[in-house]
Amino acid sequence: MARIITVAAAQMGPIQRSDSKASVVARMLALMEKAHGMGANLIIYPELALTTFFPRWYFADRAEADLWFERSMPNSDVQPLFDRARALQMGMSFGYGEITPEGRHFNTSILVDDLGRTVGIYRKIHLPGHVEHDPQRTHQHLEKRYFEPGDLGFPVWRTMGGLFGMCICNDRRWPETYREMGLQGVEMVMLGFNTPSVNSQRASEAIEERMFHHRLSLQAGAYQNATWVVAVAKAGMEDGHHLMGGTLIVDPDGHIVAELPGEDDGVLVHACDLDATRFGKQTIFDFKRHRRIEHYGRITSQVGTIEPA
Ligand code: ING
Repeated sequence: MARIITVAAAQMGPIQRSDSKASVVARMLALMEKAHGMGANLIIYPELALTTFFPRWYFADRAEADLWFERSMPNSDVQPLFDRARALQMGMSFGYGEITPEGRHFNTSILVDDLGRTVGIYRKIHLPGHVEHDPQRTHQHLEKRYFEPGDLGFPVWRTMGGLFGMCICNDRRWPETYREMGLQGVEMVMLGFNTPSVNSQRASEAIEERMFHHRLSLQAGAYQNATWVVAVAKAGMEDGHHLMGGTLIVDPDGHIVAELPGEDDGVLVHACDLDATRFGKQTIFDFKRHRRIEHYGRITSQVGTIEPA
């Protein structure tokens, strides 16, 4: 038996600080039309898909960054996306900066099903970077300044005929991200990313090295939890700062089955059989049969490294 979901990874090229939200939404709609034409019934957009990657900019007054956030979702700016996705019976996920009614700030992604119903949101838990301006770095990465760590955990939702979860960018580098969803039976992990092609603390690091770590993290997470993983880039040169590409789809055995070249707006479509997760979940990664949690205590009781004397 096959439970096919035809996924479109909708990579977005650069968004400049001066680009209007309307122009970005128009680009996202064009990608949705292309995805529909290619037979997709789920479209996944990048992290912070509506704006430039603004955590690269230092604002002494954090409130100056609020213009990059959304105070409600959906809202009038993005309503055309929700309307068109529903008309095309296409599920949708995209990332955005979220300000809650209480004034809290999160790096968030939303999942909407193919009938246009909001399934849920995920708030980024692993925030890279720093809080204060760091002159030692070649560029700033101020996610810890502008966002709080997510407070919703790693939900998995039963929707669109399968079990779906989300994470965001740096989350993909942490095995705990995938295992938390794997222990809920996740069959597809969706994520967007904005990854600078330069390491702000090690200028000598080549983009090939960063692409290696990007692929390694995704393939390991997929294989070790017998799940599909779909990773979607915002890429290209944003106001002189380069973001790497690497939009790709990994199957439940850890193989990259599709990858989009380049750094422009583009759609990568793959028919993913969610039943392809069954064998791994029922054999090598049958968690109930094989895991020994009595030996895993450090993982949730200890934050940093404690070396033996
Ligand atoms: N960006 C980067 C990412 O995790 C990063 C930051 C890059 C951290 C490389 C460590 C190494 O892909 C975001 N937005 O998390």
